[in-house]
Formats: sequence, structure tokens, C-alpha cells
Amino acid sequence: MDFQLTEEQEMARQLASEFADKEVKPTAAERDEKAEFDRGIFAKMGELGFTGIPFPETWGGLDGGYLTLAICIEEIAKRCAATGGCLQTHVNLGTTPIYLYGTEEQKEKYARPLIAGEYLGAFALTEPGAGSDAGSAATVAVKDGDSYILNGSKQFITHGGEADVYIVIAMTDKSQGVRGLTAFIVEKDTPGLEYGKKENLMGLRSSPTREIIFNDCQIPASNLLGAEGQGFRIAMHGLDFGRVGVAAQSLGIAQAALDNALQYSSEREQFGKPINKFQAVAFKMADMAMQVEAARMLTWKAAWLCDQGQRFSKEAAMAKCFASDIAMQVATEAVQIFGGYGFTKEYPVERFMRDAKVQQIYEGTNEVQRMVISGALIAGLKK
Ligand code: COS
Repeated sequence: MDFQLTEEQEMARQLASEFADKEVKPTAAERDEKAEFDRGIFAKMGELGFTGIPFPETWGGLDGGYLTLAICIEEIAKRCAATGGCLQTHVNLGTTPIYLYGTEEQKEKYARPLIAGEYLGAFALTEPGAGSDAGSAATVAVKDGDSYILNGSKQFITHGGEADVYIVIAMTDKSQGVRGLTAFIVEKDTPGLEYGKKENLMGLRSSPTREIIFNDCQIPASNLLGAEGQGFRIAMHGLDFGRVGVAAQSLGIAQAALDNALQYSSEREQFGKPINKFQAVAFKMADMAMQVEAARMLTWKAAWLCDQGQRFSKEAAMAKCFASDIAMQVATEAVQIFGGYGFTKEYPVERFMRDAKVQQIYEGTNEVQRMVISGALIAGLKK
């Protein structure tokens, strides 16, 4: 067992750190305040190769693996969780399923520009009536000659209205239940693809999140991803990757909260000494550091298993659930250490606290993660 990052991983981490310090951190608070998405930052992540980290060089990627991706997401999320989230959603949910399940033609047409960061990707599973119960999706796709006609709507779609390409999960055969769901690739300018309400979010405010609507949206049958009936499996597999990404993003938030608390508590004096000299504060930070380190180990293990080509659904759920729970706790404690100042927008810790909350909710609530984990444990018993 080796806990040392490889030379390539350390280089990628440093590049992500420098990029995020220079290009992401300076505007993070303003983008949050104005709820503004910056496509230029995404394009820069493409130019620097971050969008291609886990994909083979033959497809324009860096062959760096999902562990290296997780390390870079953490570094970027430390400065701006929404930007870390943008990278993670784009790569794990918007690109990976096309790379894994797409035909050569689909990969050439869509995966290549997604890997290069020329296209922005999105993943549309959630609906107004289908959240945790993702299998009950009511968006329908009906075959019509060489096309499919989509009708329905998808909610809370990250990159909604901004993405170039959407992976959409729709029902092709209701009688088959979750086995009747199918995945499609839908281009942004397709007639019948409309954009609904843009959400005004509590946290992750610079991450564009919008309803997308299909109104007799006709797409070529060649844009079916995988096979008919494989949509739920493709979505769940994509979410395994996404959950490691959310864990890495949560880790970035938690590490940033700890770093800020450490710095502030060494400068802020009360009762004639820095507040980090009080055990009540120092022990809080010891607990925060333990939680961050434990979350990092779970995240790296899940990413490592993925890179070994092994099933990692349970570990991804554990990493996502634990890392997002500790991000919420650590960010809340950081606000407490900052006291009254922590409750103002003068310091970033209030943003970390708001950004942490959604990590416990999206890409499967932490209650759903516990369903996945306990399901895997019980299935293991039966073997
Ligand atoms: N990878 C590949 N296939 C998977 C899979 C995974 N991680 N998880 C499930 N599957 C497959 C199963 O093998 C099964 O296939 P068969 O029908 O061929 O046997 C099929 O999918 C159904 O699996 P299962 O019965 O376990 O699914 P459930 O309906 O019990 O799943 C949960 C329930 C709650 C786990 C699932 O609906 C879920 O994760 N919901 C949350 C969705 C979510 O994250 N929403 C956020 C939206 S994206 S921001």
C-alpha cells in the first residue's frame, strides 16, 4: 500500500492548485453573489486538460485516471465549490457515460469535444416527480421511424441552458419498469428542447441549474446511448463516478473551511491571546482535521477501485455520504470559530457552509447512499 501520490498526480494537483488560485478564487465570491456561470473558466479547464484527465490519449485525454481527477476536483473546489462541481459534473456525468456506452461515431461526435472541453456536458435524470425514485421517470421517448420523439421535463439540471450536450434518461417501455428506461444524447439546439425555470440556489449559486423541457423534441435514432432499456443502468453507473466526484468536491469545501479556521484562529485574539490557544477551539480543529483526513481516504479508495476496473458502487456511496456530511459539519464549525464575522459575507466560510449543504442532497441524497451501502452489504451476505 502506498499513500504517496505519483509524480504525475502531484504535478496535476499543483497545476490545479495554481490554476484555481489564479483563475477561480478571485471571482468566486462575486460569481456566488450574482449567481453567474463563467463559461471562460470551464474553457480554461479544457485547455489545461482537466476535462480529459481520465480518458485515453487516443480520445484527446490524459490517461490520468479517476483518482487524479478527484485530486484536481478537490483543489479547485477548495477555491470555489461550484467550479469543482462544474468539472465533476461535466466529466463524470456528462462525458463518462458517452465514453463508456457510446458507439465510435457518438464518441467521435460528442465525447471528443467533451473531453477537450469544447462542449459542456450535462446529465438529465431527475424530474419533478422522480428524485430519489429515479426509476419512476415519466419523460417518454417514442420511436418514430429513424427518430425518437421526447416529451416531458427534467428538473434541477446542472448546466441546464448552458450545456452543448445532454444525456437524457427517458421511458421507452413503461411495462418494463426501470428496465424500460433508455438513455439518449440530445444536442442543445434540437427543436422542441426548451429551457424552463432557472433555480435561485442557496449554495453553489454560480452553478447554472435549470429545468429542461421536451416538447415533441425529435432526435435521430442514432443518438440512442447504449441499448433500449439500458438507461437506468447507464444512469446508475454514471452516478457511481459522479458520487466520487461529489466526495472530492465536498473534501475541497471541508479542507478550505479547516484552512480558513486555522488561519483565522491564529490571528483573532480574545482574552489577550489568539483563540487557537483555547482548547475549545483547538480541539474543534483537531476533530475537523480527523474528519477531513478520513473522508479523503474513503474518496481516494473509491477512485482507486474505479481505476482498477473494479465495482465501486458501495465505496462511491460511502465516500459521497461521509465526505458531504463532514463538509457540512466542518464548514459549520468553521463559521462557529469565526463567530460573528463568520456569519457575514466578509469571509468565505458562510459560502462554504451553503455550498456544503447540497452535497448531502444531490447525486442521490445521503439517505439514498445508505440504501446503496446497506443493499450491497446485505447482497454480500447472501453470497
Ligand atoms: N451500476 C450498474 N448497474 C446498476 C447500478 C450501478 N451502480 N445500480 C443498479 N444497477 C442496475 C441493477 O443491476 C439492476 O439491473 P437489472 O434490472 O438488470 O438487474 C437495475 O440497475 C436496478 O437496480 P436496483 O433494483 O438496485 O435499483 P433500485 O430501483 O433498487 O435503486 C436507488 C434504488 C435508490 C439505489 C436508485 O434509484 C438511486 O440511486 N436513486 C437515486 C438517484 C439519484 O442519485 N438521483 C440524483 C439525480 S442525479 S443529480
